[in-house]
Amino acid sequence: MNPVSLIQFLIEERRAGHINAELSLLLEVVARACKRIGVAVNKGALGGVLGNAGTDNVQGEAQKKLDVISNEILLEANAWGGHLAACASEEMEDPQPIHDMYPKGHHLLLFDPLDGSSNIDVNVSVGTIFSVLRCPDEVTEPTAEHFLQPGTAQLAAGYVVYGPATVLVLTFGHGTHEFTLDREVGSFVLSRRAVLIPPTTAEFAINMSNQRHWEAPMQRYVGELLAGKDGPRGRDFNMRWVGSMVADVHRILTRGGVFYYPLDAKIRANGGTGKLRLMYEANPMAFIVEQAGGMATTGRARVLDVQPTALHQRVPVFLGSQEEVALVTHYHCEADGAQDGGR
Ligand code: AHM
Repeated sequence: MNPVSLIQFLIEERRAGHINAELSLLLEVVARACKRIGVAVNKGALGGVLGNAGTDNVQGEAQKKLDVISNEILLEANAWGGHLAACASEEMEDPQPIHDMYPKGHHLLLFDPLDGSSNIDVNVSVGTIFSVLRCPDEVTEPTAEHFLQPGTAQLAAGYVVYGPATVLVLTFGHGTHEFTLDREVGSFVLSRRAVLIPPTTAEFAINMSNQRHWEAPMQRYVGELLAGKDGPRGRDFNMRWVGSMVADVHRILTRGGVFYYPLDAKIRANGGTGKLRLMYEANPMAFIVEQAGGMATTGRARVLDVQPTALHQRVPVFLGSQEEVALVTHYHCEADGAQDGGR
């Protein structure tokens, strides 16, 4: 069978009524921008792109040169096409409106231009994560409040992992699909249609160095995993942690597993509500994972049901294989004396 390119796939999805022409164009533009980011990432030291940019982002984190470059590539690529009303980026405090010199579209694009950027300088996989919302019909000048829609309102979400291969994963709410970049031809080609995450797993991803700060239900759950076949779970579990959410989630989409970034006492002591950003990381990844048959919660509720209150809001994240996410969510809800969250 002939390989299906991303463009062909988008045409099929339009014919099936899953997306409209404007959303199809938006996804083509984002995919093209990510190819350019991939080129910059691949150049490494030869492109002069490693190291810090010497600036801080809105979160007060030191920006890497590639954070800044990737953000600019996505902004520039999306400015003129007429498919967007505004963009919001993890790297920018406020949304970026579309300049009056260009036509405006009906979509809002949110992105984390380069997730896992602490891994850039050591040549470990990094990625771009994005989410698409509809701009409310009556709004011509969108502001931050117009982006504050729950994850269930997402029209599309995806990520690109810049690893040994450059891989794009996409959902429009009709399954999760994977495309691999054919570098010789220069186009993304469908490599897995309707990806499914196995419901059970023996592999978990978590930053164990935070263990002493975790809440009791998290201590209980991970303690049981670590006890392996001698403990209540009766089987051994293995751990994998890349430290790039995109790479960790991609592993889960490939062979199952779970990824956890819980709320802990250290985060709370700094006035935080979680490590990962709801709008740029948790929501798009939750949409992708649910569409692949997995589950995504905050430990207490379904991620996609969280009503955002701020553009850069952070939440705890528990996602991946159903059985494990349901159990860890149950432990949190039980400790709170609440009904189980999730879905
Ligand atoms: P970033 O957007 O600054 O790169 O941070 C997000 C990353 C995730 O990719 C990863 O899962 C997590 O932060 C790792 O954080 P830590 O090393 O602090 O545990």
